[in-house]
Amino acid sequence: MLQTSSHRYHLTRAAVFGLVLAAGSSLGRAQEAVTIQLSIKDHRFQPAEVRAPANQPLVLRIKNLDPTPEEFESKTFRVEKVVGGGSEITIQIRPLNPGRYRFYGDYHEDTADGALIAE
Ligand SMILES: [Cu+2]
Repeated sequence: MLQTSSHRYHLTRAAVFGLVLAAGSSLGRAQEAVTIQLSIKDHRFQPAEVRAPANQPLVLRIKNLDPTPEEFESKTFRVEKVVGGGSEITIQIRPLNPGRYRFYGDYHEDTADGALIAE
């Protein structure tokens, strides 16, 4: 009898703890930005396709390994920003709906083509 009630207590406590964890992690997911790293080499994005969580703010860090400048551009993110040769830029992106978002390098659009997949 004593053992049964003690066991029930543990189950209840575990359930409450589980709820707190679930609430805490969904709150964190809604607020914390996820950083995504990209680089540019030989006028191409590496990787050319990146996956990111949807409905969450994102930070894109783009490192240009080429000696020449590139302009990171995306109509869907509404971003247009020059990355100097050998330098790095950071771009904040609002939470995105699930989908595929194209980006490209405006100075070398024939090769610098990429996409972000929010899922
Ligand atoms: Cu442009």
